[in-house]
Amino acid sequence: MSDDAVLYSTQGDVGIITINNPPVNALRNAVRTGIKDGVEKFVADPAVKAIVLIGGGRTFIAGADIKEFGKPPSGPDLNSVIATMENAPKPIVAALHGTALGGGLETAFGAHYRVIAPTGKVGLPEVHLGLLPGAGGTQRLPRLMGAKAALDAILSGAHISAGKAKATGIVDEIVEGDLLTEAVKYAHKLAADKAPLKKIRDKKATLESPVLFEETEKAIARKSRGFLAPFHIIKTVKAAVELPFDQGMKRERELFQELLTSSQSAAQRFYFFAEREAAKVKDVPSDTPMREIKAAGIIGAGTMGGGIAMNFANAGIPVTVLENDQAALDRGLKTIRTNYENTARRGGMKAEDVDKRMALITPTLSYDDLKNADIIIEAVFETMEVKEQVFKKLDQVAKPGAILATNTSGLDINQIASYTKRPQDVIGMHFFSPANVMKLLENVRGKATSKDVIATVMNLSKKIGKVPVLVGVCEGFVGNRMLRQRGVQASYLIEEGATPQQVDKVLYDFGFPMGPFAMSDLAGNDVGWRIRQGKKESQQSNTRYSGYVADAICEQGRFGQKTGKGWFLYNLPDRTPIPDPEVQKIIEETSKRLGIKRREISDQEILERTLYPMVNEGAKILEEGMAQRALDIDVIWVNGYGWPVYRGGPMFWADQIGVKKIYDALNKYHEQTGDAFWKPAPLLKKLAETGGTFASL
Ligand code: 3H9
Repeated sequence: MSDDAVLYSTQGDVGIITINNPPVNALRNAVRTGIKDGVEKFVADPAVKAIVLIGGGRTFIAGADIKEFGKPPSGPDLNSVIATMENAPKPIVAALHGTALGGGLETAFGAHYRVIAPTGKVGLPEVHLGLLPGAGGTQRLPRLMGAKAALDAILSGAHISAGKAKATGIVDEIVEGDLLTEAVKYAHKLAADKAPLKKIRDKKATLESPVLFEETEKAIARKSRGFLAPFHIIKTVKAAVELPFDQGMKRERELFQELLTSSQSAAQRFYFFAEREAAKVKDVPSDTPMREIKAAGIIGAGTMGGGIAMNFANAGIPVTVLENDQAALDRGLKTIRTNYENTARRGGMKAEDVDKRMALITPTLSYDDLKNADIIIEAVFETMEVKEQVFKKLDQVAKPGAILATNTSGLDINQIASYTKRPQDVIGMHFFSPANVMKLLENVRGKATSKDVIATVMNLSKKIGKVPVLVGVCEGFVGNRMLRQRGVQASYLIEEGATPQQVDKVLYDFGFPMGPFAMSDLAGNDVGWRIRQGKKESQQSNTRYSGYVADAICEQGRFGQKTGKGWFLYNLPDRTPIPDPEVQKIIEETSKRLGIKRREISDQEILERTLYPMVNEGAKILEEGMAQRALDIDVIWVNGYGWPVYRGGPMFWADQIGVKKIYDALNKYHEQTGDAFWKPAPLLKKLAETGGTFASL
């Protein structure tokens, strides 16, 4: 049965199969069935001489229905649908618009001819879901464009423009005008001309270099570390070159199944939906009216302010950047230009666009120039006194209805809002450094922030290329609050016997791009040191102070990469961390001073002690309502802190390994140390005792 997910019609002697499965025409069972039935119906109809397959609505097929993966298979599998098309005795034309992706493009490969609208895009993005194209894509694409280009396309998962698709043989024609009308004309002519029924399977895949596969493996080794799918993709493309088509298909099927049932793909598929879900706010309906953002203002042209300004310029939104003095302003603007020029040099943007983006950024020393801004984001020094001055001033100059945002990474947004007479317009926008690169945007909702401000800022975040997550006001918000837990244990571990390089290696092997000590060296050890000094944490905290070694390191001026040494040594400009006996000496002296007898610490203990407390903190965050759902925490950690996407995020990972296991371990460490740090959160306890999961909350 195919419900009305697929519609049939005819124009003259051309049968038309229209996919009608909004929003993206994903290939759920009814769509697969409908295409197969449609082809068989038109093949059997003597009045039909050719067939057009087209997507209704905004796109051709955007791929398999990801929600069906992991469920028992039903209906015809996609390969059999494609085979039915390929073996049809009448010409089939796939007419592509929007995005023909994954299984969608593979379906189009089953057609004898492909035409595309000028704005259409194609691609095989399965790698982002921890998969490989599993319906012939790995076998047919190399036969169209050669092994090298096919490997690049499948490994990157990138969208390919209509022009490139034509140039590389993926499509036969780019058609201007109404796509259906043109496709029908094209199909009619093919039938009238008795054009050959081209089957991609009959072509041979060209191999440009005998060492292509070995070289590609080497080239992706670093970027794809820990991921299964890219390496499986190389194997399947190799099969396309070396094996007859049917055997290559068999190989593709085996490797696809292996990935489909892997925990990596489960995590990456979860993550695909998580990122989309995180953009939604439970009590802010999608039809909430939004404020119009036509111009932005940024206070501060430092690293953060400059990076934030670039996001607006990149999105075509004019932005005014304010500084206190001309020299700082000039420096800030110069850095922005240099960043753009570097991107252009590396091929990331057109050289002529550098000036276009710069033209969207207006420097100023006067608050008056912010009076037309629809949103003003403050990125100044992180003290409440400075924020108070800025927000009082903004309250005077900003136009009514302007959104007043703070980029604070830790100060109380409710207090900041209280410096204005319009707390409903105040919100936190916590960008991550470098702000022009990092995708994550923690938007922080104050207690008075109005719903239309939240809706506007969540929407604007996407427009400026960010992945937004809404969080509540609490110390460190969500990301840094959890990071702190990991940092505390990393510090204890080195005091007790581990080395910074051992701790870092355990987390690197887990999949993080770097461990906590290398990360601290990158960010600057002095940042945390100043905060600790400000807080006199050692006297306030009810758990053991964790900053002894870190303080000693900073006292010696070891601020990290910027001073050439920190937790590690650096032979700058090489940024590879090198273990330093000096640091080891400091650590051992500290252990001695604290009366701690150093011992061998296992990698497993390091993993548990650094990651389980993060899950525990995540549970507290959920209890307090500081994150909407567990998946929001996962999106924060994957996008902002390098949590490996193939492990989904800390809360998804906790569900995968078992909440009970984490709960038991927390209790064990609590008993061993008596440290309140280890007390399980009530929510974690409840889930452990009831067999619940974070996903089911
Ligand atoms: C595959 O094809 C395997 C085959 O090789 C082998 C098979 C045997 N399934 O992103 P948006 C939903 S694997 C189910 O916000 P946009 C999405 O969740 C697949 N749902 O819009 C959202 O739902 P909601 C290979 C899907 O305009 C809504 O559609 N294909 C799917 O920013 C709108 O999506 C891919 O990996 C799906 N395949 O971007 C393509 N796709 O509104 C994945 C989307 O409830 N998709 N949804 O939140 C995309 O890259 C983008 O969605 C697309 C549109 C570019 C198409």
